[in-house]
Formats: sequence, C-alpha cells, structure tokens
Amino acid sequence: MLKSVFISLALYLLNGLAGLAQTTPPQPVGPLPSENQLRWQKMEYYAFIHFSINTYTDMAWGLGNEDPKLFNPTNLDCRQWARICKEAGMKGIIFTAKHHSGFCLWPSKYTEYSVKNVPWRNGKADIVRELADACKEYGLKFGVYLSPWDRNHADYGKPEYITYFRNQLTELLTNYGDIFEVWFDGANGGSGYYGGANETRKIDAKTYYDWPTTYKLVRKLQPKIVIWNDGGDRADLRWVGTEAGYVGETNWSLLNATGDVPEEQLRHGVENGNAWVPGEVNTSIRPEWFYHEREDRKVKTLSQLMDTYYNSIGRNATLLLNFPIMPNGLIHEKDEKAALSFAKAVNDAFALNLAKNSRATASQVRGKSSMYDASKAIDNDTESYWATDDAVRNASLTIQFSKPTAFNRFLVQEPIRLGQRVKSFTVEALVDGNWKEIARETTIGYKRILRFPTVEATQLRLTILDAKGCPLISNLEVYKAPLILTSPVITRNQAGDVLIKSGDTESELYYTLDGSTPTARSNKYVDPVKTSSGKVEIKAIAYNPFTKQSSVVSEEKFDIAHTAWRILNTEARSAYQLLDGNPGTSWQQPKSQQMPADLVIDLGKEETLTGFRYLPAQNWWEEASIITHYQFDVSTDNKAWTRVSEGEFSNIKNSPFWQTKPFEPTKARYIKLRALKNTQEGSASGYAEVDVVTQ
Ligand code: FUL
Repeated sequence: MLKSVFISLALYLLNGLAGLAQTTPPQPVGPLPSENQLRWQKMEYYAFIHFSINTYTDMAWGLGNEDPKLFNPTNLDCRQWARICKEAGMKGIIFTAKHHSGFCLWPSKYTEYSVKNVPWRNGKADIVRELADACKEYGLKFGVYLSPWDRNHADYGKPEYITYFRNQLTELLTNYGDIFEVWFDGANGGSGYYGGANETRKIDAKTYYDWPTTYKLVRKLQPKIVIWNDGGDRADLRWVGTEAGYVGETNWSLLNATGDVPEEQLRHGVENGNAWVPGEVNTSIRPEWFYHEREDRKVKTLSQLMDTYYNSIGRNATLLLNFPIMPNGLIHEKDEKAALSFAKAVNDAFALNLAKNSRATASQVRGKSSMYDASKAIDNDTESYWATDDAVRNASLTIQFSKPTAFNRFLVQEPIRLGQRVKSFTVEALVDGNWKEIARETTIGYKRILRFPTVEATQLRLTILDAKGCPLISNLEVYKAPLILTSPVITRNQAGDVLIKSGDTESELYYTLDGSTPTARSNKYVDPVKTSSGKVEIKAIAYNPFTKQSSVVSEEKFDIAHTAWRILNTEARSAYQLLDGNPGTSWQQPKSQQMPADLVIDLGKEETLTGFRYLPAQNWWEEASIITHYQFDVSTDNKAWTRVSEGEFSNIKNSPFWQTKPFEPTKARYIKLRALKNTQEGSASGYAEVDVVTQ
C-alpha cells in the first residue's frame, strides 16, 4: 500500500516536472516595447488640438510677426474641448502650446511673445494650465506640442535658441502635472520674422537641436512620457509619413535606431528593425490643422472617419485626431457632431463579440498545457494568450460558433510585451461545409482589424503562415458591424455640369440646389445636373430605400463654371485636367519648364475676383511636385499685369488640400499663377485643380 502511494507520488512529480519543462513561457522576440510605449499603445485614440495666433489670420502656419493683440478667444472654454474628447471616447489631448509662429499659449518667462501680452483677460491667461486642469477633471491624459522651429525668435538658428527651447520645455514639463506625450514637429519652411530680421534661416535638423540631450531632459522631468519626433534622432514613436489618416497594412512597430527613415519605412516600419518605434496616425477632422471658416463644409464624414479608424487603430497604430479651435475659443459644433457620431458608430460596430460564446481549438498548443490553449485567445483577458511550442511557425486556431453566424469584422491581437511576431496569416470561414478564404494578410501587432463583406459561417479559422518566433495570440474577436451609408461625392466638370457619385451600389441619390437639406423627396439624381455658368450651391444625400436610412449630407459650393476658360501657356489638351473639377486627375508642367513656371488662363470674360484656389496633384508622392511659393497676377488685357497675391502654401506637402488665397476685389479676365518654388527642387509643378473666387 505504502509502496503504491510512493510510486503514484513519484509519477505525479515526474509528470509535473515534464509539464513544467514543456510549459515554460515563450521567450520574447526582440526588440520589445518599453512600459511607456505599452501604456501609450493601449490608449489607442486621443485628440490633437490646434490653436494659436494664426487662428486669427486664417493661416496654416503663422509667420512669427503676428500682432499678439489679434489673439482674442472671447468664449474660451477648455472644458468644452475636454468634454467633447471624453464623450468621443478619446483618452487624452495633445495641445499646440507653441506652434511654428513661436507664439506661446502659456505665459513663458523666456519670451514676450505669448498670452501674457495680449489685451484679452489683461494678459493673465494660461491656456496650457486651463487645459491641463480640464483634462484632469475629465479623466484625460495631457500632452504638449512644442514646435522646434520658431519663426518669432531672434536667436533661431543659433546655439542660444536651443537653451531657450529647453527652458520652455522645462516649463511645460514641470508646471502642468503628468505629460503623457511630447510632440516635436520637424517642419521648417526656412523664412521667418526672427525678431525683426525677416530672413530665411537654414539649420541642419540632424545636428542643430542636439536631440539626445533634450531627450535626457524630457525623461528626467517626465519619466513616464513618450516622445514623438519626425525630424531628429529616433524617438519613442514614429510619424507614419502622411497626414491623410492611415498607416500601411503591413505595419511593423520597428525601425532601425540610426540612419535616415525613407517614407516607405515610415509607412510600414522595418521587419528586422533593431528599435521599437510604433506608428501614430495623426490627422485632422477637417482638411487643415487650424480653423478656417471655409472648411465648415469640409468636416470629415462618418465614412471617412470610419476608414481612418480601420486604417490606424485597425492596423497596429494609434489615432491622434485633431480639432481646430475657432477664433472664439471653442470647437465647432459640426466637429463635435462628427466626433460623437464617429464614437457611436465605433461602439455600434464593436458592441457584440460573436466569438465570446464560441469554442476555440488549436492545431498545436504549447506543452499541451491549458495555460496556453486556444481558449486563452477568447477569454477577454489580453494578458493571457494562445501559444505553440517554440519550433512552430505555422499553426491555426479555429472557433466554432454555436449556430451559423453572420459577421464582417475580425479583430486579432498579439501580446506585444513578447515582441511583434506574426509575418503572415489568413482568415477562413466554414460556409456550407467548405473553407472559404476571406483575408490573407501580413502583420498583426498590438491590434489588427479586418473588414470584409458579410459572410455566414459555422466556424472561423485563423492560420498563422509565418512568424518570427512561435506565434502568440492574446485576443480574437468577431463582429457584425452595421453598414454605413457613404456620403456622395459632388464635382462640377468644365462644362458646368454637376456630378454626384455614390460610394456603394445600392443607394439612391437626392439633391437640392436651394440650400435646403435634401431628403428622399428632393430631386432624384439620375444624370449630371445642368446648371448655369454662375455659382452653384448643392447638397446631396445617399438614401437606402430598403432600410430608409440617409447618409450624412455632402455639400459643395462651386464658383463660376470653367466653361469658357482657356489655358494660354500650353497647347497640351491634357492641361485641361486642371479645370475638369476632378481632384483625381492632374496636369504637370513639362519637365523642361524652368522655374519660375507660369500657368496663364483666360476666363473668357471679365469678372470681379476676390481670391484664387489651388489644389496640388494628389499623387504627389509619385512624380508631380507641389508648388510651395507662388505669385498670382491678374490682367484685363493679357498685357498689363497686377500682382494681387504672393507668398507660401504652408504645410502643403503634408497636407495637400485646397489652398485658398483671398485678395482685394479686382476686375480681371486673365489670371497667372507663377510657381516660384516646388517641393521637389528641379522638377515640374503639378496641378489637380486651379480655380478663382468671384465676388
Ligand atoms: C505639421 C505642421 O507643420 C502642421 O502645422 C501641424 O502642426 C501638423 C500636426 O504637423 O507638420
């Protein structure tokens, strides 16, 4: 008896030891995220707020010489900003404490160019403080944007400026509580006021700022911070190479610690990079970062925002969505509405996890241990995970629904604490007894969400095809998201006809021309709408006759039609693509064209002009270059020309949207847009559209 007890005990112990050996936790596959990066990644969604002196001059970048008296946010309410961000599901706010103009929104003791010298509130305001307090009240984290380029400061370009910059950084990182992220934007257009010098100053961004010393200071003052920097030495987070609201589908959270980072790497990361530098998708809820009244009609639609969501958070990045503040100190109600309906749509899409009550099995389980079995991927705990034995690179996890289930979203996560591993995977659905591939993708990372047409299936199978180590999956979710009607796209061609296009094949289109809100009883769109050659204001909706749902209203205001316009500086027919109203087509000046390059247009008859508009070629990353510095002349006879506007299109490379330049009302029949400088030196200018604003 005693003997058999002894034998069972020995066997039990042996088994236990074997089990233990088998189920040692998987080794990390480096590089790995820091605790700060992990904490940041889990925030997923947070706000940017752009507000500065150039809010009052309607500019994308201040010049540095703006009079502080202009700054007058009579209804300033940082609690409104925080409330909206909180209700929108965001976890924090990053604020432009100082943008490129150099104007400080806190009373920095190192400069006079700040809120302390404005008549508003007798110079007693500190907007950084008000926002930091509001964030605390609403349970949001707080971050700051401090522009390294300072167009106001006399010392910019000299070593003294770096001391000034670090002093300001010290103020911001010492006096306002915990700061979760600091943003060092790399933009530098050269020219500025610079204390009255009014000149162009070139710096070598790689050496001038001495980032390693600044990073040390930042980490000393705020040990839990993450640093964003697109210009200098590798920081904690990376720019994704565009401000349009997406990162590459393949998205490694890795880069190389040294060397230049080409756009391709910003977009996709580097599979075998030696540093953990995850991507943050930064984009604005309107085309530009600062408030411009003309963009009140351009607030992103729900479907655009949903695309942004899936193309950022759904691709292993975070989303930093910007609100521009109006001159009165508030977020516009349209932006608020857009952000709240975006939050609701995200909640609706991910309301019911259909994988929750399913049964999960795996082709292979680490040490056959229940600690690492397939159920760990659906147990609602992202710290536990399904794992395979070390040698495995190819394995699958199947979930079986209790009944045939319709779904159109798939969400999957890796426990990135142990590194980003998966290189490629497929998702299949078991439909009528046959496996049907619904997605074949590359990376996963912290979170990957896939969209596909609704499929009804009894099982779903995730197959990891290749990984950098044994695959680990911490979470897997399945949803049936409601379909969202896409707002129609409205354009006007050169003949003056208005075209309305729907984003899907099922909906009907309705429009109005009298400013009223369209409904399913308004004009039904069948063919292009003929209009007079004058101005046209059109509103349109997509309407689903089955569900009786309407999309968000699209609106466009078109100035005079281009019917009689003629381009005089070239014979090329293709040049008329810049007058065709279609942002997707463009014309490029011949490469042989030396700078400056002129575009001359005959409007066909005399008009009273109050401005002009330029939309750069949208495929700027391929070939066509974008005009950054211009002159605009007008004439009544094509002989005597008057200059009505000149200057820069600020931030146009990152933000290639419509640029509108107003000027004093002037009668003219001929216009001349002269490109002085381009984004790509020595290359031809690209134009998607050129237009005028008439009185
Ligand atoms: C850019 C800046 O130049 C813009 O003005 C804006 O602040 C954006 C977030 O970064 O590069």
